[in-house]
Amino acid sequence: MARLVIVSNRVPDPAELAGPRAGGLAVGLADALTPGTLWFGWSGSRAKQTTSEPVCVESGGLTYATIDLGDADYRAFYLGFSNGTLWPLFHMMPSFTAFDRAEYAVYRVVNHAFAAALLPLLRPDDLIWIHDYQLLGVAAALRAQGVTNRIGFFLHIPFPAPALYEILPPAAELLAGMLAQDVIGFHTERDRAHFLGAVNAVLGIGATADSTITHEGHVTQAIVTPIGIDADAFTAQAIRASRRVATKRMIDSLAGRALMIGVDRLDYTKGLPARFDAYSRFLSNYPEHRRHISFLQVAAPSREEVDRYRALREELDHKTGAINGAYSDFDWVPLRYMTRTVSRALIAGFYRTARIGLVTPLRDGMNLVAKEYVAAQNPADPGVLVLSRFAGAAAGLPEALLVNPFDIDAVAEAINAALVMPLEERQSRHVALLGRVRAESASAYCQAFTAALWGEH
Ligand code: GDG
Repeated sequence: MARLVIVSNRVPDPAELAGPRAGGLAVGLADALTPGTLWFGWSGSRAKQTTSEPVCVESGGLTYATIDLGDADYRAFYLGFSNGTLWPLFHMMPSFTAFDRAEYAVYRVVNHAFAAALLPLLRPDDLIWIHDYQLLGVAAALRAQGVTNRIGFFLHIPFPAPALYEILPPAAELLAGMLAQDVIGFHTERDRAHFLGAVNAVLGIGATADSTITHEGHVTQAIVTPIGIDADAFTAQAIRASRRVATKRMIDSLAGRALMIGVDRLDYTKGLPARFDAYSRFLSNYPEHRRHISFLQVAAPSREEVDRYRALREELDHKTGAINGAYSDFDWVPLRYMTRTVSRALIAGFYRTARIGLVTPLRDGMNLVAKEYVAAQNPADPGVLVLSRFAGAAAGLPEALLVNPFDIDAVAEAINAALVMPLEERQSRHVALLGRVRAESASAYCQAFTAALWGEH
């Protein structure tokens, strides 16, 4: 049996994987993390220079091999080209996109450094699965070193429309590099269509009817494999959490009011300023609901070294003050806003308590919060998911109340519709959504992707 080698920018600390904060990629990949698997990438630590000798740690039958990033590489590769150029552009926010040729040069160097450090660990029949936008050039660097293994890549964020992708000065070089892979996976049909359109527009190569592309004699297959969660495990966690003292304290604090919840990394793609504006519009347009609703927004800090993220935090602090200043009463605060990470167990209990899950990113690859919210509901009295049309999750969750997050009035209307929705309709929507979340699961994702990587798609 071939070994699976996972390559991602951040490799989780094995100690964290067992802890309460476990989340992110490790949850999505749980089924692929079978004994023998090697997980390679950045440790999350910084050094003077990027290190070339991976440090290997064995834990739970897996091998974690990590390198440290040099300070200058961290700034140019990680904060610069990855998060200052690719992240906003791929989320179709060109006005937030900066480009610096020197940062891109470092991005290439670091992608080569990843490949060079991984090379000595590879065996001839390993299946290599690379993750996300920070590592678009690793496969081509491995091929240049003579690696002929099957290599797959999964993009966790959206792929932009071709007209936006073309803005990127190294558009052609990055696409050609991606085509060194045998399989490239996306969350949605829309992302795959954008990618195939960009390959056509930028490289002049058309795709076959089954989405394969031939570039310099090498065939790449573009597939759609949406990521998911382990719904049953999350439901169980939410039920356990609902019995915890902290959840009971939360319920008591609501004093019978409906809870609306948002849980996001503090990132401008998540649409939090527009969401706060929509809540304010809701309070203004539907005075009958004032005092009967409490909105809890958990915003986990993220990329705090970047100016744009600091500016977002200030903007949200200001909006929170304005909403609470305008509408609070001595015994009611309309918006509870927390800018710290909350444990997964607590979040599961909050979701279950919440009458509305408000998930309104301006653009999102998938958005796992939407799926977690559905899995956490009590089927006898389920809450309503209000979901952005521009989250990848919307493609697979049509029974949610789908909204355009740029339309503040429409989001305010959806909050009202969710609050007044009869139990029967909430139940029928929930049954359908839960079925979809259970089917489009983490294990289905891993199985579909690894089958394609084996060449079985
Ligand atoms: C990228 C893509 C794609 C959030 N705050 C806290 C916390 N979380 C957890 C949530 C959820 C996860 O983090 C966030 O996942 P998302 O999918 O919503 O978003 P990104 O982090 O932007 O992930 C995204 C994903 O990759 C997978 O492909 O879906 O589109 O952008 O699990 O619950 N967890 C804890 N405390 C918090 O405060 N414990």
